[in-house]
Amino acid sequence: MWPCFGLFRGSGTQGIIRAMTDAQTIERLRRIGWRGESLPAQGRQLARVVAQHRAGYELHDGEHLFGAQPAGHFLKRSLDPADRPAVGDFVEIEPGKPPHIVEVQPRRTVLSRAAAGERYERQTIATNIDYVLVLTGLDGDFNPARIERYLSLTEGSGAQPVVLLSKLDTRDDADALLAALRARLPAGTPVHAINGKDPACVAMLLPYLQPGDSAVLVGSSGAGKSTLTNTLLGTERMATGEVRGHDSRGRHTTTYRALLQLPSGGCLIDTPGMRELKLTGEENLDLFADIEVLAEQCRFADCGHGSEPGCAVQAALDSGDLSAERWRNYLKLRDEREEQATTLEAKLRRQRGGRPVAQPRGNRHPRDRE
Ligand SMILES: Nc1nc2c(ncn2[C@@H]2O[C@H](COP(=O)(O)OP(=O)(O)O)[C@@H](O)[C@H]2O)c(=O)[nH]1
Ligand SMILES: [Mg+2]
Ligand SMILES: [Zn+2]
Repeated sequence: MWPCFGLFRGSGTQGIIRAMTDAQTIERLRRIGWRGESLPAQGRQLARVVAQHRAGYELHDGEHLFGAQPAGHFLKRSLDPADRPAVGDFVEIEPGKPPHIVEVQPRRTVLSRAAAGERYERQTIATNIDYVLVLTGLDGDFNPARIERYLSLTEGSGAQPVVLLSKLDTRDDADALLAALRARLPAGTPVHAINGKDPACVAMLLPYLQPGDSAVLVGSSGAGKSTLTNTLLGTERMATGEVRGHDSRGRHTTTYRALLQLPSGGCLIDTPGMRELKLTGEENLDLFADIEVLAEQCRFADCGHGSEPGCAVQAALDSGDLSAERWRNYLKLRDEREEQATTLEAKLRRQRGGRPVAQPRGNRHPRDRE
C-alpha cells in the first residue's frame, strides 16, 4: 500500500526510492503516536512536540530528540495562545540551525484549561491524546470534587478520562473510598487504584498505553505522576519529590510537561501539578446530567432548589439519593462554567469586531433555554 505515495510524488526509480523512504518515515512517526497518512511537502519534516521551555521547543521525530524554535507568526501578540505549538502537537518544521516550526497539524484532541487570573486565556495542557489519566493520591490529596473538576475539563477534550488513585499501599480502607467514588462518578468511568511504585500493579494500565496511544497524566503535585511515569518507563527519568506531611502536597519537582515513549509502545505526557484548574466555559458538565434531569422535575421551571414546594432536588437531598457534597460541587462548577462562558463569548465578540457569535458550547444547558 505504501509505495502509492511515491508513485504520486515522483516517477521511475526516484519515485520508488522516495516511496521507500516515505514508508520508513511513516513507520518512524507511528512510534511517537502519529496517525496521519500523508507527509508534508518536500523540504518539510514532521515531528512531535515533547516539551516546551521558555527558550524553545523540544521535538522528537521518532528517532531523534532535537531543539526547535517557533516561526515568527507564532510569536505575534494577537495570536490566541491556544493556537501556538503545544506538547503533543505534530508540527511541520523547516530545516535550519535551529529548525523552525512553521505549522501545527490539525489536533485530534485538545485538553485545555483557563489560565488563573483576571484575563480570560485558554491554555493548552496537551494535544493529540487518547486518554487523560486523572491521578489522585489516596492520602490527604484524595478529593472527589477535584476529580469531578478534572473530569469536567476532560469532557470537551475528545479524550477518554481514566481515574487513577495512587498510594494504594498506604491505606487499608481503600476499598470503601473506591466504592464511594465509583458510585459518585458516571457509570463506565474507569477507576483504578494503584501503587505507583509497583511495576506489577501498574501493568493494569498497559491497555491505555499501547502503540499509537497517547495519554496525559494530570493531578496535584505530589500525587505521584512522576513516580508512575518512572515505573511505566522502567527507569528514573522524571524527578520525583517528597510530599509534605501536613497537606500531602509535593514540591513541584516536575517543572515542565514532557512526552515520553514507553516500552509498551504508547506515549505518556507527565505534567507539573497545576495549582488552579479553571474551567474554560466550554464544558457541558455531562457528568452531572442526572442532576440536570432531576432539576427539570421540580414543580416550578424557575425553582431555586431552596424551600420551594415540589422541589425534586431537595427531595433527593433529603432522601440521600443526591449527596449534598456532590450537589454543592455541581453548583460551583456550573456557576464557574457560566461565568467563563460569558467571558469567552465577550472575548470572541471583541475579536470578531462586535458581530454576534455562536453560543459557546457550555451554554447548551437545558435551563438556559427557558
Ligand atoms: N507509598 C507510595 N508512595 C508514592 C506512590 N506514588 C508516589 N509516591 C510518593 O509520593 C511522592 C510524590 O511523588 P511524585 O511522583 O514526585 O509526584 P508528582 O508531583 O505527582 O509527580 C514521592 O515521595 C513518591 O515516592 C505510591 O503509589 N505509593
Ligand atoms: Mg512530577
Ligand atoms: Zn428544585
